[in-house]
Amino acid sequence: MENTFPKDFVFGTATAAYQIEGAVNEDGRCPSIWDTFSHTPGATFAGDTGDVATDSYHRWREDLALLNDLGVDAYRFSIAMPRIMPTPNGIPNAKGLDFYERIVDTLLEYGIKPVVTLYHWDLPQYLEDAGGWLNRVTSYALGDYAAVVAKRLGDRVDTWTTLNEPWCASYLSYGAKEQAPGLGLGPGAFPAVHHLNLAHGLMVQAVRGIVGDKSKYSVTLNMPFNRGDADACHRLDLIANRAFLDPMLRGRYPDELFAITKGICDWSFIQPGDLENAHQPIDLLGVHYYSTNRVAMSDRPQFPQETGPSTCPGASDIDWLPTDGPHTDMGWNIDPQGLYDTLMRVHDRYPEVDLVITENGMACRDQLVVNEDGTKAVHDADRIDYLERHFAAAKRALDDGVPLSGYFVWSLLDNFEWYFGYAKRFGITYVDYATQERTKKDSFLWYRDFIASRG
Ligand code: IFM
Repeated sequence: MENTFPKDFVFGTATAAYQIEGAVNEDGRCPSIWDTFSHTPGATFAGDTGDVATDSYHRWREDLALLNDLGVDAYRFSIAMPRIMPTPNGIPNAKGLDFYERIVDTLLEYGIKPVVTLYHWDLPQYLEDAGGWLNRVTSYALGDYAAVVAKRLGDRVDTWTTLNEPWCASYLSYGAKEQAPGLGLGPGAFPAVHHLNLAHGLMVQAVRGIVGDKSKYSVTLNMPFNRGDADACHRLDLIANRAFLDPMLRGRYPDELFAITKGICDWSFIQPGDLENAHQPIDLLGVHYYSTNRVAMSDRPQFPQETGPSTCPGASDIDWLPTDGPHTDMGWNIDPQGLYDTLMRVHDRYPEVDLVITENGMACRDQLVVNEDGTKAVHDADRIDYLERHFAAAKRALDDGVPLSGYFVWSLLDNFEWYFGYAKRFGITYVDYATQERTKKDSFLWYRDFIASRG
């Protein structure tokens, strides 16, 4: 595939702390909700935990060297709040800050831009014990933590991303039982939605107060793209996308969101000033894209009084239909046109912000091959095909006027895929979990050549 992206287009790859670091009991880190959840019997596939993961807390040099070989312009990684603020007393842990400083400085030595996610789901357990995202105190704690990180790293970080996928951190985590803390409260997840929006704004303010406009500010969202019945798509768009984007980018919730959640949520947790706080200028909106959904209105009554667990409270009268194949190892359909459609729609609705694809990639059933000479390889042609088609869709959107400035492949390494543990491999680098040996997959070599062929 010819690389016709502009010279200044940012090619990158991404990871997240709990998915790769391991070392959960080292250097003063406190337990997070994911430690608790993954150690709960039955909560994750095969009882897998992030205790060791890809051991990147110890192998970070090797991993950053991979990035250098890959030739990326930027690396998106997350900082673990449990390493920085391990107790409720507000005193930062120097060893945690030192660790991330080493990463940032090494990236800069390689000429790779650090793109920092401040919150990728690993909430300290002590905050959860006080109500977690259902308690607005958590939003302020995240603001304080962001300030601590900015004081240490602020002069060297290219882009600050406040939250990773607040949809998952609220609906999947508090509405359903799929992710930590797995409370299954259905509509009881709406306070978490709001407090995440508030935390986003408080984090932007905290970092900007220290760094000013030397860095860029962003948030990343998975924005489920639905095809099918227009009413169902509209409703899901309100619940899954606009519940975050409108407060963050416009300073208000859509009136229709209040209308469709009438009877299941009174939104009384919104306090005066919250929306002004949530609504802060940002430079980039991170789009995560993997697949699309197909939906229809069911014949169940509209707006039932929902009480049970739900990944999308307010939408229990909507049916998810099977999607056309092919599907990835996650069971997600492969639909590059959906990426184009997502980018066009988001830009159409929020033209004031530039877009960056902060996650896209594919889980495959990768097989490690040992060659006759003892070298190892992974021939992941499906992943290369997936990436080629999605890069082409992104380029079409760019050509059609979307201000798209970058693309981060998920993920640099195979890693702990949350509920699915180590059963799903998203990496362009294969990790043998028994030995922690890294092997560059064919997709790594393809991506390296693709980046190098730019211009
Ligand atoms: O692994 C996750 C990541 O942490 C958040 N976005 C989706 C990825 C694949 O499921």
